[in-house]
Amino acid sequence: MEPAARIADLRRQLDDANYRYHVLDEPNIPDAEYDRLLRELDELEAEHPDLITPDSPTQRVGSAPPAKFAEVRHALPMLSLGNAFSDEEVRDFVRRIADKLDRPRLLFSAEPKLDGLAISLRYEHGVFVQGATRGDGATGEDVTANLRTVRAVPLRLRDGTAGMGNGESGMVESGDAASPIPHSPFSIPEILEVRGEIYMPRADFERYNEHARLHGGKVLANPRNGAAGSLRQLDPRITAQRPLAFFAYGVGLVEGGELPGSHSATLRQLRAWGFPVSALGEVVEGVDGLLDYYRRIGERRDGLPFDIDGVVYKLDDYEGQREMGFVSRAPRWALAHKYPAQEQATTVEAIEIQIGRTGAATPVARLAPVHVAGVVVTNATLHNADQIERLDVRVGDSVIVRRAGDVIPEVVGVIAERRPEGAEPWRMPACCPVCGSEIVREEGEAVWRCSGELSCPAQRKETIRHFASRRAMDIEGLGDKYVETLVDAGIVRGVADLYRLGRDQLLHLKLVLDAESPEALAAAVKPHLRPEGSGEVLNAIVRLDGGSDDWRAQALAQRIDFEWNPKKIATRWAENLVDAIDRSRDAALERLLFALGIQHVGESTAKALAQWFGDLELIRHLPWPLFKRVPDIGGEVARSLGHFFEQPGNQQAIDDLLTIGKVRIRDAHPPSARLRPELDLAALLAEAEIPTVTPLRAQALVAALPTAQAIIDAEPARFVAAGLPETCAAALREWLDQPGHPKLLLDGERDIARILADAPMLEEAVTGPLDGRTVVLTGGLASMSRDEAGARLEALGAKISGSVSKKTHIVVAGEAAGSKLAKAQELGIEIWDEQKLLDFLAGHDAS
Ligand code: 5U1
Repeated sequence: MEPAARIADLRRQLDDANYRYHVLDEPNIPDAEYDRLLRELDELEAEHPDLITPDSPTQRVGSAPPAKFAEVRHALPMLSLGNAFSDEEVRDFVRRIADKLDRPRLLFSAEPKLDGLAISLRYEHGVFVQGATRGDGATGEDVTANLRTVRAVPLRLRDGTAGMGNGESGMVESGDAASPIPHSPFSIPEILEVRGEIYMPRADFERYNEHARLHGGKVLANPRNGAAGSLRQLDPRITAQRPLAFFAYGVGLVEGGELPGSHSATLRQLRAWGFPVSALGEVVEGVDGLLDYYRRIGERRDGLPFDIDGVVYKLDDYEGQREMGFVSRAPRWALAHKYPAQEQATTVEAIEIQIGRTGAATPVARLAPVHVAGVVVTNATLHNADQIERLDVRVGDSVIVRRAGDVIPEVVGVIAERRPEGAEPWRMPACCPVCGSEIVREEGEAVWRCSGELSCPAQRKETIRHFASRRAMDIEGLGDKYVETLVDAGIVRGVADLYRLGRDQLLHLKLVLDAESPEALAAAVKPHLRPEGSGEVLNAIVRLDGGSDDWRAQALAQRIDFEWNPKKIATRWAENLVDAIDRSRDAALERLLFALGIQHVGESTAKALAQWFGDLELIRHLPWPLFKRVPDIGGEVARSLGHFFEQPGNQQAIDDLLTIGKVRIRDAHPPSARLRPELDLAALLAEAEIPTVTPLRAQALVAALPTAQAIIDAEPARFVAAGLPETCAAALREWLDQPGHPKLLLDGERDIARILADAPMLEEAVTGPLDGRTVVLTGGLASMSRDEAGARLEALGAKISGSVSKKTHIVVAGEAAGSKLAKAQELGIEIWDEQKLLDFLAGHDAS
């Protein structure tokens, strides 16, 4: 195909895809396909710059930002709307129209009022030439370059005058899947100004803020501010990155062409020309029609994909509109009927912490009760500590609370002028309000977490579910439903309690979960009860309140002793589960470490810890800097291990597992010989993250002061004498004076000595053919799973990694290997196919 023809074809496909996506709400190609077509067009245009036109889909983002926005005088003023807050005001509005117009029926076009930014778009001969904000209604700002980046704003209008009726009656089409692409009965006017609202869809707003919160960016207070702020960026490249959308709701100047005679038909016409028009618009009759519309949209408000602050009623026929005229700048033929505001002011009575099921600590503002969008709000999320700091929210402050859609109410701003005297900045509490463990945050992270993973009731279900999961302790049969019920009933409070579960108790659990009501449960339990006292038990069950959600938990909490009757009850599940629990007692160290659910400790870290240290007792008391001596364990993981093992609740839970649960490590072994060269006092100091203490300085220090106690007792002058700069000496002294740090050094020194005593000598260490080699597995293998291949290679000394880098030695590429294989080829890394892998394993496995 000729380049010009291909370019035209690509533009048509892209315009069509855009129209189907933004106007018809019926995407016809996936985003990736759209991007591919756009890229092809971009490349073709780069080769043939003479074929570029301003309305090409590639020309949405300009480059040079202006110093400031130029002023635009609107050809026709952009009007404002009268507001109604009650049904009575709507009745008055309709009455005024009925009194003036002599009509048997009054038809109104009703549509949602989006909470965004009003704009005007000017088209000359169907091409977008200028876009402006409303400003004061007479003069706005020229935001053409920014509006060009909004994909819902057509750069060129669609002309489809063939085969149409006159489009004068009926509702606006709703964009449902069956709706065809509308045709236009009217040709495009020479000059057409379209008015509408730029807005930010809720989901995009939430996504944008979530990203900003995690990366320390500026958080938007609400979608309206998001839309307005994005459109008022001087650099259109910034606007292009913001998720903006557009709905048209009217016209301004029209020259050299005609429009239909009613508002609803005009909207339909705009849609046919390529403008997105709300699918919620309707034509309704009289005041009852309006109020019914208001109620119906109000019921859907929370679930809409965008914020609305009301609905707009417009007398539908233009003839009537002309007769009604204007009062000052507002038309007498239109009215905005407002919903309760989504933002309200109230005061913060307290700021508390909520611990989520993964341990995340979310600050929550307790508020003086306030009505927001029709609901009484007493709590609002503050998201995280950074957000509190950004907003500088303090107890006693007057704040703006926002409740929109299904999203939890949030504090979006502080009214600084109303701050009471003496209000103190808020600080994250040091301890978890639920379990008392330390609340910690990793550097650069927005989220603070409770480090009582194993002992915190707030995290119980998640901890137990993870502990029992297949890749952890592999307790088959303990599904989420059972975990949930066992925890709710208070039968399982910690992981060790799993090991107390007996068959009868599990059967009881199953009977309870399978029963639909207390009566059904009583009937199911009856055949298994011991005769004495059984009537009492049955009565107690029937007395449970089947109408409330927790009757099952209450039933479980009543420990019912029953005579197990094998004929009448399915026992296989309970017996299998008891067996699975029993089997898990004999645990591989790496599995147990992974099962503890320590933040940042995944399977490969757990495996490395097990391989290098070999012993749970050593690991659970090791000072955290020493974890960093294991390759691939960095500061974040090491500190997380340290925090976890520092919590008395976590240590108690491990004790319980070993004593009450009788869990036994089946593969404990002495520390790896490879630790020997990694461990000495200097290494401990270098890894302890003492400001300005580098590995070389640590070595110089230990050469002069060879024991932890000598360092702890020394004055800064001794450090200087050892060769440390003065600032470094001062920093070290300051670090040593902080609680816990001397103990860290002493414990570390003790553990290093112990490891060196227990670890085999390097030459005694068994070495494998892949010792020190990093292997990446990618693609599918026909003869075994990747996990199995990884385990067999590891047994031969390899370190398995998930990503290819310069440090990778071998890439095993199976079926359909993709980018990792390509990267390996690019880096010139040795590549094995499956046969080579099998040959290698066959040659080494048995040895
Ligand atoms: N949906 C809608 N919003 N809105 C805002 N229609 C609409 N019409 C407006 C305004 C300011 O004004 C016209 C009635 C002139």
